[in-house]
Amino acid sequence: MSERFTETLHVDYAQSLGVTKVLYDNNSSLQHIQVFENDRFGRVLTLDGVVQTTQGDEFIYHEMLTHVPILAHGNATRILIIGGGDGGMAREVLRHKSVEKVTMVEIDEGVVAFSKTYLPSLSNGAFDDPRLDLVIADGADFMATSTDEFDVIIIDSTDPVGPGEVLFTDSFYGHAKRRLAKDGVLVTQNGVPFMQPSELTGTMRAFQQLFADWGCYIASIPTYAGGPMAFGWGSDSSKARDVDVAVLTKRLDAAGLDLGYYTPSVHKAAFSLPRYIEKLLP
Ligand code: AG3
Repeated sequence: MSERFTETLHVDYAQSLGVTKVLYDNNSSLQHIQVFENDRFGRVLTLDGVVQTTQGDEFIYHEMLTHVPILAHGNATRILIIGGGDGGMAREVLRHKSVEKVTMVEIDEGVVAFSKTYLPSLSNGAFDDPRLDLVIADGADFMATSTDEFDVIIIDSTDPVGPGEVLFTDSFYGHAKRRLAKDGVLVTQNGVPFMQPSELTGTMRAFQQLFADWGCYIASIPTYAGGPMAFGWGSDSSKARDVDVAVLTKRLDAAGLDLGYYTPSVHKAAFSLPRYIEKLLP
């Protein structure tokens, strides 16, 4: 194993993964897409030199961005995913039988097409589920022009460089808020605060202006190196955040999900922030 992939996300720090086999290496019209095999993580998907997801640890990220808002809400039937072209987020949302419709807006058709072929375990059939409405469009345009309402909106973005940048703007968050139904919840991917502190601060400042209940929660995902990742939380009702472990346990049991990371107590604990992260909040 001599070939290595070295991530280019940070100028002063890099993680490097051994590559046992390159499965895909191509440019779509929007980004450079690579899929390779690594002995520890299995298949690894990168966009423009940044790890997006791996077979080995994707469950942590996808479970925490789906089951936390959906189980907290308690009656989420309409879900919107922005990004998520690999299908992992849609898969995890669709495990809830109570979910009636998932709208997924992905800007890059190339990511969807090759993910189905090279990362089938990510979507695991989600693209064939009749409840999924896949829209190939710019997520920011969709948010600004849609008139639909959603109970949970999940922003499954890349980092704020390249096509994903608009998904971190105040105006995008403002449009997202307008698409939330009563008691709806918006959750966002907000990077690794130790490595990308301003990313979290920027989003939290916007959320403070927009939402009655706002904040973030965390989970450590090995290949998003540098400590826990932060997920933004915005809602105009504190109902979803106030739910306790007993209620979450009842809802999880009713959903009948066998999970790898999420538990009701992990859910509640994820909102307890280390001091260095708390300090990044306005
Ligand atoms: N989107 C999250 C990418 C995170 C980038 N990495 C980082 N900050 N270390 C992943 C998409 C998976 N559906």
